[in-house]
Amino acid sequence: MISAYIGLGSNLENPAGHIFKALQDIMHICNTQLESVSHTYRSIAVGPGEQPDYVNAACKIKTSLQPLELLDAIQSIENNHGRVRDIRWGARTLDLDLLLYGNLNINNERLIVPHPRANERDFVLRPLLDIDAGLLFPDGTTAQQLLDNAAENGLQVLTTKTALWDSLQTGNKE
Ligand code: ROI
Repeated sequence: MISAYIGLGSNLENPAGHIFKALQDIMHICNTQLESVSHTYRSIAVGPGEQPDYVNAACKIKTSLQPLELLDAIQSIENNHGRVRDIRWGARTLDLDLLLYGNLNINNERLIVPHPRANERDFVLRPLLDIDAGLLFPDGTTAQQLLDNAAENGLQVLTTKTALWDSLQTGNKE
Protein backbone atom coordinates (compact mmCIF):
# COMPACT_ATOMS: atom_id res chain seq x y z
CA MET A 1 0.00 0.00 0.00
CA ILE A 2 1.18 3.49 -0.91
CA SER A 3 0.34 6.65 1.03
CA ALA A 4 -1.21 9.41 -1.04
CA TYR A 5 -2.63 12.85 -0.29
CA ILE A 6 -5.70 14.37 -1.91
CA GLY A 7 -6.63 18.05 -1.77
CA LEU A 8 -10.31 19.01 -1.69
CA GLY A 9 -11.90 22.32 -2.63
CA SER A 10 -15.43 23.59 -3.27
CA ASN A 11 -17.02 27.00 -3.60
CA LEU A 12 -20.51 26.34 -4.94
CA GLU A 13 -23.79 24.92 -3.59
CA ASN A 14 -23.04 24.21 0.08
CA PRO A 15 -19.26 23.77 -0.18
CA ALA A 16 -18.85 22.20 3.28
CA GLY A 17 -21.46 19.59 2.35
CA HIS A 18 -19.60 18.72 -0.85
CA ILE A 19 -16.33 18.32 1.05
CA PHE A 20 -17.93 16.04 3.65
CA LYS A 21 -19.67 13.90 1.03
CA ALA A 22 -16.47 13.72 -1.05
CA LEU A 23 -14.59 12.36 1.97
CA GLN A 24 -17.31 9.74 2.42
CA ASP A 25 -16.91 8.87 -1.28
CA ILE A 26 -13.13 8.60 -0.88
CA MET A 27 -13.74 6.13 2.00
CA HIS A 28 -15.51 3.94 -0.55
CA ILE A 29 -12.81 3.90 -3.26
CA CYS A 30 -11.84 0.26 -3.81
CA ASN A 31 -8.48 -1.00 -2.49
CA THR A 32 -8.14 2.25 -0.57
CA GLN A 33 -8.42 3.32 3.07
CA LEU A 34 -8.92 6.78 4.46
CA GLU A 35 -6.08 7.31 6.98
CA SER A 36 -6.63 10.85 8.22
CA VAL A 37 -8.18 14.20 7.45
CA SER A 38 -7.19 17.84 7.96
CA HIS A 39 -9.25 20.60 9.49
CA THR A 40 -11.61 22.20 6.98
CA TYR A 41 -10.91 25.84 6.15
CA ARG A 42 -12.64 28.78 4.59
CA SER A 43 -10.25 30.50 2.14
CA ILE A 44 -10.42 33.48 -0.18
CA ALA A 45 -10.64 32.43 -3.83
CA VAL A 46 -7.43 32.62 -5.84
CA GLY A 47 -7.96 33.21 -9.53
CA PRO A 48 -9.46 35.69 -11.96
CA GLY A 49 -12.66 37.62 -11.28
CA GLU A 50 -15.02 37.51 -8.29
CA GLN A 51 -15.77 34.09 -6.83
CA PRO A 52 -17.29 32.92 -3.55
CA ASP A 53 -14.91 31.82 -0.78
CA TYR A 54 -13.77 28.22 -0.91
CA VAL A 55 -13.89 25.43 1.63
CA ASN A 56 -10.60 23.51 1.49
CA ALA A 57 -9.29 20.36 3.18
CA ALA A 58 -6.94 17.46 2.53
CA CYS A 59 -6.88 13.79 3.35
CA LYS A 60 -4.33 11.01 3.51
CA ILE A 61 -5.17 7.60 2.09
CA LYS A 62 -3.45 4.25 1.79
CA THR A 63 -4.07 2.64 -1.59
CA SER A 64 -2.97 -0.22 -3.79
CA LEU A 65 -4.37 1.57 -6.87
CA GLN A 66 -1.90 2.81 -9.47
CA PRO A 67 -1.78 6.62 -9.87
CA LEU A 68 -4.00 6.72 -12.97
CA GLU A 69 -6.50 4.29 -11.41
CA LEU A 70 -6.68 6.59 -8.41
CA LEU A 71 -7.08 9.60 -10.72
CA ASP A 72 -10.00 7.83 -12.46
CA ALA A 73 -11.62 7.20 -9.07
CA ILE A 74 -11.33 10.81 -7.89
CA GLN A 75 -12.47 12.22 -11.23
CA SER A 76 -15.57 10.04 -11.11
CA ILE A 77 -16.29 11.44 -7.63
CA GLU A 78 -15.93 14.99 -9.03
CA ASN A 79 -18.32 14.13 -11.84
CA ASN A 80 -20.87 12.72 -9.40
CA HIS A 81 -20.79 16.06 -7.59
CA GLY A 82 -21.88 17.82 -10.76
CA ARG A 83 -18.45 19.21 -11.58
CA VAL A 84 -18.54 20.96 -14.94
CA ARG A 85 -15.14 21.68 -16.45
CA ASP A 86 -15.57 24.92 -18.31
CA ILE A 87 -13.61 28.00 -17.30
CA ARG A 88 -10.04 27.43 -16.13
CA TRP A 89 -9.85 28.57 -12.52
CA GLY A 90 -13.62 29.13 -12.45
CA ALA A 91 -15.91 28.37 -9.48
CA ARG A 92 -16.47 24.65 -8.85
CA THR A 93 -18.73 22.33 -6.90
CA LEU A 94 -15.83 19.98 -6.17
CA ASP A 95 -12.16 19.88 -7.02
CA LEU A 96 -10.13 16.84 -5.99
CA ASP A 97 -6.38 17.01 -6.64
CA LEU A 98 -3.96 14.14 -6.28
CA LEU A 99 -1.26 16.11 -4.46
CA LEU A 100 1.28 13.44 -3.52
CA TYR A 101 1.56 9.74 -4.32
CA GLY A 102 4.20 8.07 -2.18
CA ASN A 103 7.49 9.69 -2.97
CA LEU A 104 6.94 9.62 -6.73
CA ASN A 105 7.35 12.32 -9.33
CA ILE A 106 4.81 11.67 -12.09
CA ASN A 107 4.50 13.66 -15.30
CA ASN A 108 2.29 12.42 -18.13
CA GLU A 109 -0.49 13.90 -20.22
CA ARG A 110 -3.14 13.23 -17.56
CA LEU A 111 -1.33 13.72 -14.31
CA ILE A 112 1.45 15.73 -12.71
CA VAL A 113 2.44 14.78 -9.13
CA PRO A 114 3.32 16.56 -6.92
CA HIS A 115 0.49 18.82 -7.99
CA PRO A 116 2.25 21.68 -9.83
CA ARG A 117 0.80 24.51 -7.74
CA ALA A 118 0.56 22.71 -4.38
CA ASN A 119 3.87 24.18 -3.31
CA GLU A 120 2.65 27.79 -3.48
CA ARG A 121 -0.87 27.52 -2.00
CA ASP A 122 -1.56 27.87 1.71
CA PHE A 123 -5.01 26.30 1.26
CA VAL A 124 -3.20 23.12 0.16
CA LEU A 125 -0.16 23.25 2.45
CA ARG A 126 -1.90 24.08 5.75
CA PRO A 127 -4.25 21.09 5.46
CA LEU A 128 -1.32 18.81 4.52
CA LEU A 129 0.55 19.99 7.62
CA ASP A 130 -2.51 19.28 9.82
CA ILE A 131 -2.17 15.66 8.74
CA ASP A 132 1.62 15.36 8.93
CA ALA A 133 3.60 18.21 10.48
CA GLY A 134 6.85 16.72 9.16
CA LEU A 135 5.66 16.10 5.61
CA LEU A 136 8.34 16.10 2.89
CA PHE A 137 7.90 16.61 -0.83
CA PRO A 138 9.77 14.19 -3.13
CA ASP A 139 12.55 16.76 -3.68
CA GLY A 140 13.16 16.84 0.09
CA THR A 141 11.58 20.25 0.74
CA THR A 142 9.40 20.30 3.85
CA ALA A 143 5.77 21.33 3.48
CA GLN A 144 6.43 23.79 6.34
CA GLN A 145 9.19 25.55 4.34
CA LEU A 146 6.83 25.86 1.40
CA LEU A 147 4.04 27.25 3.58
CA ASP A 148 6.43 29.81 5.07
CA ASN A 149 6.94 31.18 1.53
CA ALA A 150 3.34 30.89 0.29
CA ALA A 151 0.94 33.80 -0.17
CA GLU A 152 -1.82 34.00 2.45
CA ASN A 153 -5.46 33.52 1.48
CA GLY A 154 -7.17 34.33 4.79
CA LEU A 155 -7.54 30.74 6.00
CA GLN A 156 -10.04 30.23 8.84
CA VAL A 157 -10.70 26.85 10.45
CA LEU A 158 -14.33 25.78 10.00
CA THR A 159 -14.32 22.24 11.44
CA THR A 160 -11.45 20.66 13.36
CA LYS A 161 -9.99 17.45 12.05
CA THR A 162 -11.11 15.56 15.17
CA ALA A 163 -14.72 16.68 14.77
CA LEU A 164 -14.58 15.91 11.04
CA TRP A 165 -13.09 12.45 11.63
CA ASP A 166 -15.75 11.64 14.24
CA SER A 167 -18.52 12.75 11.87
CA LEU A 168 -17.11 10.55 9.12
CA GLN A 169 -17.07 7.54 11.45
CA THR A 170 -20.70 8.04 12.48
CA GLY A 171 -21.85 9.25 9.06
CA ASN A 172 -23.48 12.31 10.64
CA LYS A 173 -22.35 15.74 9.63
CA GLU A 174 -22.05 18.04 12.73
N1 ROI B 1 -8.90 29.27 -4.41
C1 ROI B 1 -9.03 28.77 -3.18
N2 ROI B 1 -9.00 29.58 -2.11
N3 ROI B 1 -9.19 27.43 -2.95
C2 ROI B 1 -9.21 26.55 -4.00
O1 ROI B 1 -9.36 25.33 -3.77
C3 ROI B 1 -9.07 27.04 -5.30
N4 ROI B 1 -9.07 26.21 -6.37
C4 ROI B 1 -8.88 26.66 -7.60
C5 ROI B 1 -8.69 28.11 -7.90
C6 ROI B 1 -9.77 28.56 -8.88
C7 ROI B 1 -7.31 28.31 -8.53
N5 ROI B 1 -8.77 28.94 -6.72
C8 ROI B 1 -8.91 28.44 -5.48
O2 ROI B 1 -8.84 25.79 -8.60
